[in-house]
Amino acid sequence: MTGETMKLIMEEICVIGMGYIGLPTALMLAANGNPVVGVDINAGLVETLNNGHVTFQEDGLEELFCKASDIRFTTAYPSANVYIVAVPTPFDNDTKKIDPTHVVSAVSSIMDVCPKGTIVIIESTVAPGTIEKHICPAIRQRGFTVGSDIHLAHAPERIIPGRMIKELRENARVVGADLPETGEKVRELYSTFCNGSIVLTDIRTAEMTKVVENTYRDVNIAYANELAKICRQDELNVYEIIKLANMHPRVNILQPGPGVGGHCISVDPWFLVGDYPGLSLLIHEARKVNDSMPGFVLRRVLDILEKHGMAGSGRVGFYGLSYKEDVDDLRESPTLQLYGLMRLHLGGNAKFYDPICRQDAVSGQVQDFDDFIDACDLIVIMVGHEHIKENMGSLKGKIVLDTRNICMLDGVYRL
Ligand code: SAJ
Repeated sequence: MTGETMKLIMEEICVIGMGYIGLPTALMLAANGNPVVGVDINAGLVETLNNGHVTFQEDGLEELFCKASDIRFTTAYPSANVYIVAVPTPFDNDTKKIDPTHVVSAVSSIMDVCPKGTIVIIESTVAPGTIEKHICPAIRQRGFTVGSDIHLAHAPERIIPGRMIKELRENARVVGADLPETGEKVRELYSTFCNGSIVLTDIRTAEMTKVVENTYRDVNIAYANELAKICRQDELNVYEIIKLANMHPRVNILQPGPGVGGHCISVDPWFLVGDYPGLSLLIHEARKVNDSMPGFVLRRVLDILEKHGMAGSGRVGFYGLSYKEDVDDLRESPTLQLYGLMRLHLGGNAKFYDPICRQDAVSGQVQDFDDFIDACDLIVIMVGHEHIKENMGSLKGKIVLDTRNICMLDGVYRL
């Protein structure tokens, strides 16, 4: 380690945004010898963290918190030499373009307090070109020159909820930087916790790479979902067909499901659609296919009720509110999307249950699993939580629609 690097690492690192990415990243840095300040505008969240409690469920997060000896949390931006920005970057529903408000506001607040020479690392996923188009002007507006007074890097996160801590340690990283020296410093800092290779490039390439990764997954999930619809028309078993097709050495089809949720895969492809509308035709269609899946599940529910002579009277229960298994994250969840569509067809009769998401998210939410089962004739498995796998026996005697292909009971309906 060079003397200069040593100095960098011993200086306080400020992580902005204590959400799903910022918090694990801040704790990981602090657990590996870096003094860290975590900043968030939400005072309640900061207080919870300062009291030593994590703010969402994730495997290994509490243990990591215990190891993070040198960390404090505040709502005020401190002066630091390195900032890591991990704030939300939503898209505008009408234009499909990125809404850079939060990330620009965070960088502007940094400019109010940082010394010259500061490195600002953007971890938030951004539409390609956002750093040049929105962030550099915000820095220049404060009288700083990008590339000399202030250094910029883009180190887009790649961790998957449910395996965040392991992936923070192991995943390869792409770091785009304004200068090679900036990239080297960021690489040194990230190698204090990341064992994967850290590849340096320019900012624009790093921006595009990140969006392309999530778009790849979205398009591939859409293919599986479209196959589910095609196979349903002819009463073929899509899961069997995917399993057999995947025996081909160059085929690896993903799994169909009730829709694509989370704040990444269902959002990032829109950045390409918004900025390259005439060129992103496949990507746009894939988005539409994935967004159609909650409606497809609802139609399956109505068909199954009719088949059982329960149209209009069957009591339906949706198991799982989160966007995927074993996380408590509700963002863009297919169940919530379906809830939005459902009221017309099922009225207020439907019940919902999730063993992990305990906050009241929808009306008809039941907190006790046995009460939920007793209250329903048809159970729709929307999320494959470990909990339902362990309690599959409770579904015996019920009509079951399994959108995740995890229930092996006789007579189960699938997508
Ligand atoms: N899903 C399917 N079928 C599949 C796989 C997933 O329907 O075969 C659904 C899931 O149920 C869920 C959604 O897709 O609703 C997305 O889940 P996911 O597990 O594929 O991904 P995320 O959104 O939790 O995390 C992704 C990851 N990106 C990639 O795998 C390319 C993660 O590495 C990124 O860090 C994250 O997005 C992000 O923050 O960008």
